[in-house]
Amino acid sequence: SGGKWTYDGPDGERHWSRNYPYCGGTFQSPINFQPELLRFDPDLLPIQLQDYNLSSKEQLTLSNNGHSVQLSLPSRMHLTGLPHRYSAAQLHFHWGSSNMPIGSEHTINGKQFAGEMHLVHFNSKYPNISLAVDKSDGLAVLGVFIEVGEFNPAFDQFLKYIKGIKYKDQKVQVAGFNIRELLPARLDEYYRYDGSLTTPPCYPSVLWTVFRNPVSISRGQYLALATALFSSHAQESSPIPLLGNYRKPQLMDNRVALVSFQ
Ligand code: SG4
Ligand code: ZN
Repeated sequence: SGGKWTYDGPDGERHWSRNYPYCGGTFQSPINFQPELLRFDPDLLPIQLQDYNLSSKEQLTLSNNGHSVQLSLPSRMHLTGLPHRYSAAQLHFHWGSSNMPIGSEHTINGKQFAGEMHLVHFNSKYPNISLAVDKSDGLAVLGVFIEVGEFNPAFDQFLKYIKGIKYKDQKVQVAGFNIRELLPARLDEYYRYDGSLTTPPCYPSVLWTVFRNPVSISRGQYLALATALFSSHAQESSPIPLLGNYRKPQLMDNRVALVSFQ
């Protein structure tokens, strides 16, 4: 395995499985949450965020990896209320283009949102995310739908630095803040299923929790994501815009998604 991959063109998602066989396998993500394949589970507990309130003295790294923009998170941040304890690693985004604000990965009954935030955590029984990423019980990702509406001051704490990481492999330091502010008010209403990384190598290692309620960002904040970034290095002569970085919904493969609400 290995090799470059993109969201469209000759290395687009239809071809990922050539170099990354898991991408053509089962239990892939994202999925469409369709009413007929949902089951209410009264035992699903509210997600509990531990140590999410970071000090402004703590430096986080905001980076452009050519596929997304991501913010590093300290591993003492963790989740409970899940079958294991999971330590935080990073959060990142998926979005559409400036004239097509549709770029979420998961969809609800066919509805695609403007974007989606993923907070990636790894099972705390592994020493780091690299050792957890390909294990069946390795990862837990929280998904948050993003819609365009009200200005979101919490998101501006890192979006205001995005012009400093226009090109692939660029990084800037961002002061810590309360990461809880990026999430919707209700953490008790969500979809839950077993799936995969939504990018190569597509390991089926993710316990997904996708919150029912979206958060909103302003049109200007959305345009910062959709227009400021490139998937190519600074020195390249024809920069490639970083947008439309979402994978289409995958087959259910006999899965049902559990829902915590009715
Ligand atoms: C994005 O490309 C992130 O930048 C990746 O993070 C991430 O890979 C990848 O998405 C897949 O994650 O929640 N969408 S997802 O399934 O977290 C990993 C890095 O490349 C392994 C660090
Ligand atoms: Zn993601």
